[in-house]
Amino acid sequence: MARTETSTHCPYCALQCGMKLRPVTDGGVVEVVERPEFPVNRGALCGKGRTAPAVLAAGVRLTGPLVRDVDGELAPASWGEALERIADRLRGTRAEHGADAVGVFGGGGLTNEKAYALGKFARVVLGTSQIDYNGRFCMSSAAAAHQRAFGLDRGLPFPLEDVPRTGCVILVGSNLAETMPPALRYLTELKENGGRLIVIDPRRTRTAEQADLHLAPRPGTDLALALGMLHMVVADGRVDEEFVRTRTSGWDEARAGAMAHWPELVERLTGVPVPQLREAVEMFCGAGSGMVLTARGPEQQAKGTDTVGAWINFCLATGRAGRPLSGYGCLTGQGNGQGGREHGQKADQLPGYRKLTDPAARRHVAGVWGVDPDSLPGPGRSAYELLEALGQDVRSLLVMGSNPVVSAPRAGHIEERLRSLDFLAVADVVLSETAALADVVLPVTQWAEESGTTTSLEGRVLLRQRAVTPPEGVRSDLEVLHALAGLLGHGKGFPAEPEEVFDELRRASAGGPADYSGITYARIEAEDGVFWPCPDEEHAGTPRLFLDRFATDDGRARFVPVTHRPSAEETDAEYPVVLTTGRVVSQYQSGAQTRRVAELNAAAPGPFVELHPRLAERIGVAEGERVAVTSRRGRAVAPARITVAIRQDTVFMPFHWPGEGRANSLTNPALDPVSRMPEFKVCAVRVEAAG
Ligand SMILES: Nc1nc2c(c(=O)[nH]1)N[C@H]1C(S)=C(S)[C@@H](COP(=O)(O)OP(=O)(O)OC[C@H]3O[C@@H](n4cnc5c(=O)[nH]c(N)nc54)[C@H](O)[C@@H]3O)O[C@H]1N2
Ligand SMILES: Nc1nc2c(c(=O)[nH]1)N[C@H]1C(S)=C(S)[C@@H](COP(=O)(O)OP(=O)(O)OC[C@H]3O[C@@H](n4cnc5c(=O)[nH]c(N)nc54)[C@H](O)[C@@H]3O)O[C@H]1N2
Ligand code: SF4
Ligand SMILES: [Mo]
Repeated sequence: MARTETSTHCPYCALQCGMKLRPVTDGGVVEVVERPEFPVNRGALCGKGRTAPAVLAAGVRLTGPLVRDVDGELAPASWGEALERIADRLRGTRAEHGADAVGVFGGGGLTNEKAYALGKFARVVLGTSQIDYNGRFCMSSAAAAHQRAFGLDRGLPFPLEDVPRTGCVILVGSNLAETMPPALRYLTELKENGGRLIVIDPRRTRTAEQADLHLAPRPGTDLALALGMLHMVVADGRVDEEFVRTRTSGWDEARAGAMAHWPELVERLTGVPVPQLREAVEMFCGAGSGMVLTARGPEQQAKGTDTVGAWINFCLATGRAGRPLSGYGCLTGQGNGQGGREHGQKADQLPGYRKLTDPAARRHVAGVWGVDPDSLPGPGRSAYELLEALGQDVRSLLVMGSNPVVSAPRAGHIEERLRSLDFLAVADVVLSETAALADVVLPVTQWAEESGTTTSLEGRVLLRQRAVTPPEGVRSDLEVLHALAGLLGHGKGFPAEPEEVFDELRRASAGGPADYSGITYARIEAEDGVFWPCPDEEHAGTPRLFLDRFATDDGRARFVPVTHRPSAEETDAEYPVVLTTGRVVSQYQSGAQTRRVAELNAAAPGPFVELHPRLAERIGVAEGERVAVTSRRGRAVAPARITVAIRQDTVFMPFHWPGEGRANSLTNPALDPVSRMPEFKVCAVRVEAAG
């Protein structure tokens, strides 16, 4: 037996920690060992990464296709039968209701190769415009704001190694200590180097505990907060006039927007006292350089795009952008959250971060695909709108890499929509709650069993390497698309070999904003990843963007005029408490994978409602007693976790569990008008003792 170690990356979050896999038996069992030479995490891993091989085991994962039989039960079937059934039903839907009646729902955890192939499959084989993915629920607001201000969306325009060397970091709505634990090191080093850390979060999280200054606004008020701080920058004469004059456009209007947000008003809206706002401004402006990093807290709002825009305005006005060791960045979430939004599984997009509505982009990509540009459909619906159309306009759906029964907003309603479909096919590694509703379930290979690239939150393209032979009964997502394309009359154009797909992706992305054409598997291996854009094989890649110019037509960053507005749903007498939602360190997303790992379940066994002692007392619940949380959309029940670390007017629930404690039974699908991001982070609820 060859006991060689394989270098690869974690299957979970966007940090994409480097790790090695080492065989422990002849039977394909592997263990995770450190890979200290990979620079981003330098060997450190969180519990999810360390335990990831547990999901490879038979008994935990799917090992053969399932097809719903005449009694309505999911029963084992052959691959031939399962694939024929899917091809047959998709063909039928199309014939009866038209191409747009077939939908595709992808995921930001899929490799670049899969995301690319899925987008191509939808447009070329199915001819449908109805494709979107779970990344819409993730960083779409930051992506939209990036595009608007900088003309390009790469989550971090600089590598993480720059973070400890800046003067001050404002971390907005990121609980890094739980969501990317090895990255906490960068904040620790920042402080060791004399830099300052400001954390903005309604909860005093493990991350907030690290801060020099913690501001705890009422959820949904970050836009006012950022505008209030910009107001102070202007009033105190701290605007970097030269930077504004030479590197930006649109300041006058943005300035006017900020001036309407005087400090006392902002204190009233956010609950953050004026002296704290002032301290934050002084700390940030007093350091010679600075970064603002946002995550889902301010972004998952019906005004997420404007909120991120306000933080970008703040960076631009203070000259903290487009310069070394300064800038705005978004901490992207999923394993391939960055690459997954670049190569065409998004409703409005073609590979290379091109626009589906751009005639030149259509010509270029159609050329690579060998099809007529006019045959490519136009933009489709956004993720929530697509899910909401199920059973109505969209009659059949293929899901690859998402578990919306748990993770979609207003999940009770979405579950009903999924049940009302004529046909549902799900490709997954486990029998997720969404797969359990399917007519056909396809078991697919996992990260350790296949190769492929991901693009980390830094914009660094990385290579996952196959380390183990998959079980007999499973196939890769690429093999699935290859086979389905064949059955649907496209025998060519859907190779199952990842590197072959990547080479085509390189050509399709060439000349686009996210240009991968100079990146090869061999280079990624040799160089610990390559930062896009990388337009040719001699190009070194681009770790730092915007230092000379922004990616807009005139090279200037654009201020965007924004003003505060309330959340889509405000508290009232009937629903007097704010619900916000998020994550805990030991579970990942819908929990489909991590709820199947014993060690993680022991650490985070189930849902809970985090609430302040005053609120707990008012409703008469003690620690661990059941709390009922009700919103206009549904009800959830979970044990109380009482802590002074949360505001008195707010409760927090993690969203990792289905069933009674499902946080998304409550959430509000109000959408951001630009990004179509749902408002996961704020809705109005009533909390009571459940008895
Ligand atoms: N353990 C773990 N790690 C993960 C994931 C996981 O599921 N589990 N998922 C990955 C993915 S896909 C993502 S997107 C990232 C997400 O990473 P984060 O954004 O760090 O995670 P969240 O817990 O969703 O939200 C962060 C914080 O936002 C705060 N917050 C809530 N409402 C507001 C608000 O209105 N304003 C502000 N300023 N803050 C608010 C919450 O209290 C929470 O502490 O994590 C990635 N890493
Ligand atoms: N209330 C609330 N809801 C939220 C959020 C929140 O903060 N609050 N956050 C939102 C965010 S940021 C995100 S990213 C979403 C994520 O929510 P989901 O989209 O549900 O994410 P996952 O649980 O990662 O689902 C991935 C599914 O794909 C499977 N899978 C993993 N790898 C592969 C693969 O390579 N191929 C295939 N075919 N399947 C695979 C997994 O087993 C799992 O069933 O949730 C959103 N929902
Ligand atoms: S921080 Fe993210 S990438 Fe790193 S080990 Fe944990 S889940 Fe995996
Ligand atoms: Mo995410």
